Amino acid sequence: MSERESSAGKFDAVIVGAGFAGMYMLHKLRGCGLSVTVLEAGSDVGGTWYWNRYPGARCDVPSIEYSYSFSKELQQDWNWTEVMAAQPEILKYANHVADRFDLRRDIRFETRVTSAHYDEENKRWNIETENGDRLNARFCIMATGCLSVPNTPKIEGADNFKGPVYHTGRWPHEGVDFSDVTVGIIGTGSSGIQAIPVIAEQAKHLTVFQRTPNYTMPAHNRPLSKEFIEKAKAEYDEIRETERQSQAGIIGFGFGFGGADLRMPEGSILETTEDEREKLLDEKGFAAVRQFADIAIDMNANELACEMYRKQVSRIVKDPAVAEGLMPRGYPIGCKRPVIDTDYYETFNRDNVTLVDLRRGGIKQITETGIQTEQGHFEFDALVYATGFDAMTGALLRIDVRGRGGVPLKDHWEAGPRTYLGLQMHGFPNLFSITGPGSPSVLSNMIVSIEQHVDWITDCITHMNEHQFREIEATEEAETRWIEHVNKVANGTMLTAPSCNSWYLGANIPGKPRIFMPYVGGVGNYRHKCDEVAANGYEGFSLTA
Ligand code: FAD
Ligand code: N01
Repeated sequence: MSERESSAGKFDAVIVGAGFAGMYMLHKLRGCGLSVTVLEAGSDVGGTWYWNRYPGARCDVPSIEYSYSFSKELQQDWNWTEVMAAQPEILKYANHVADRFDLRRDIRFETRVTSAHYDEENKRWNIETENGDRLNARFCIMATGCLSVPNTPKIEGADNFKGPVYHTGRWPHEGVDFSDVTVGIIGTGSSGIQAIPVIAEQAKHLTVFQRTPNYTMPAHNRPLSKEFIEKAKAEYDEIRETERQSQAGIIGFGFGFGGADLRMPEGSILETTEDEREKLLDEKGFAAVRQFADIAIDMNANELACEMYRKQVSRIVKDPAVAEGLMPRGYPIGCKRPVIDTDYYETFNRDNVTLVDLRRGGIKQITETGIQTEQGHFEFDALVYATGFDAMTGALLRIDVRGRGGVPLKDHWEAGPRTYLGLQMHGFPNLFSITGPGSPSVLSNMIVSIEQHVDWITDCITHMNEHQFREIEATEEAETRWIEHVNKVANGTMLTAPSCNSWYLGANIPGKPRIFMPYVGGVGNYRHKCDEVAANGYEGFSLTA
């Protein structure tokens, strides 16, 4: 590709999104000598960590592991300060990576992609942006993120509210001062559970509107010592290799998952007595709940663990009615994304925090001054939506993607997302998605999964160039077989229990098909499968000269 072609909007590859996925994809493809540009809706790099600046935002995978492994020098130079870094530190890391690898010169910020159409004759993608840019590329790589489209539920009267309104996934860059302000927050998923204790410390009063109580475990976050960092750096090669072969891309190096002292679940809770369970709670608190292996596969075992969990809630929350209101019931532990918190339940012992358990009477409407529920009216000055995302498919379906024959992606995915390995869709040649549905993605340490996809896509493009292939496309048969496999491994787990309504299943968005989207088979197994596919000449893909 000549300089002239690339300045006229013609590239070997266009990448959409400049989060951790898009940044690494750019670095890799540029390293292969390709002309590449990244289009990013935000005004800077970082993706998730650029947008989610709400109070309390932090990762819940130890930062030693939730970081890139592709550069040993980067790994050795960067020093994390806490077990699980807060959002400003992770964003600083993303900026450091952008500077260190000089990424910004190939990123167009404040550039939202609106359409991507495949030109069959020329075997290239035509990409358009909201600003009116037109780009043409051989490969279009979607690094648009699984949790990048905030969901604001349609609640009657929402526009009438007179005070400021925020969404955790679109937090103002300048921050929000809640001192002397009364706040209402809707949502008690990971974002709400992280934000609630921090907002409660600052606000005059906080009213929490909770539709479904969550199972959440204490984070035990703490500063990292110099000795620990040195040890991790010395052992990084082994840590990274073990992550790559693991189930979820996490080994809990030095801490266990979420910073808690975790050992692999083992034994049967069904074989314990009530006294034994009580004693375990005395010794370990919430950590006791997840130590048995059978809670992942047996509903009765799971319900016993849920009972232990509820007992532990009642030990922390002083007001029995509030404790009861915070107790999850009717769905199993392990059906939703694990939540990790700092002082969540303790926060409900504060005088300035009110829980509104919407199971006792739901939201009727938002008014000028608060929320009208079936239990009464609650007033506040500022409203926070911690109501999650149109996950996994939201960002891709907001782009008018059209493949062979002009077929829209939204038609191809009408009954739920269909992909081969989460990497490609039949009918959409030369289009790749990073951590797309059908891959371990959101069930894993996502940086491990991002790196695996980026490396695989880079090798695939290199292979195509070396063998003069112009097009790669997942076959219909491979896609169908893969989706059947994805469904088969998810069925029978807590993740797909009929009582489970998670965003993994699309259940948080009205009208979204109920399909389990990520791949449960594990990061290590999945990596082997992808490597095998490549080694067998990209089995399941058709390659055309
Ligand atoms: P993103 O970071 O979402 O980046 C996608 C980018 O694409 C965004 O910047 C977006 O603006 C851009 N984009 C989307 N559509 C368009 C378009 N049409 N045109 C132009 N640009 C577009 N994962 C973990 O593994 N561990 C954690 O501890 C963890 N914590 C999290 C905490 C929060 C608050 C959230 C919301 C998610 C968390 N995640 C965590 C998941 C997190 O999303 C991933 O770890 C990772 O950051 C995703 O990187 P990405 O580049 O794939 O996507
Ligand atoms: O979103 P969620 P999130 N009326 O969908 C409620 C990652 N993440 O932003 O359960 C009332 O989990 C909804 O109620 P219900 C992580 O992968 C990670 O919190 O549908 N309530 C729920 O309580 C996570 O899983 C971290 O009944 C309504 C909440 O809003 C993912 O992002 C931190 C409602 C949404 O919870 C999403 O988490 C933050 C309505 N109409 C995020 N609509 C880490 O710590 C929705 N709700 C790593």
